[in-house]
Amino acid sequence: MPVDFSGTWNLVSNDNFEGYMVALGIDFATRKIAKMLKPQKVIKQDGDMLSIHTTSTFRDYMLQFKIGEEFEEDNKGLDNRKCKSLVTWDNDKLVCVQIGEKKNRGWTHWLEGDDLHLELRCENQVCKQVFKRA
Ligand code: VLP
Repeated sequence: MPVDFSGTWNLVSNDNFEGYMVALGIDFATRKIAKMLKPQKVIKQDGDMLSIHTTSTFRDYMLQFKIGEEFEEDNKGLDNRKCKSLVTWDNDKLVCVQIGEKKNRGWTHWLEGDDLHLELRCENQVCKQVFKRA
């Protein structure tokens, strides 16, 4: 029985988001705004189908995919680079590999107690985010 990430989650900590954004080539002005945000994630998990809606007062990003099936990701409103993404289970962790121009790009979600954790990776940068249920 896999973990269920479904729910509405509010960001409570965001370690090295700046380094991650620099690695993605996000410009200074956008980074200044982005690092002030407290994004919310709305996750819907239905069998192998997942949607992750990251919303903020500045921009929103919607991702829908089937676990184990590669898909094209456009990262629209983020760095706008297209990549081939694949999300799979690693035990109770949900691991996404984003193949494209940027090396070592991807993310991992897991639950720890009542919290949702997210590690965002790009090149040599790792951003660590923690969310609590809204
Ligand atoms: C770009 C980098 C901030 C910063 C500029 C815009 C959307 C896993 C995965 C599902 C992500 C979130 C990536 C955030 C990268 C920001 C706008 C912030 C709000 O989440 O949950 O897509 O990759």
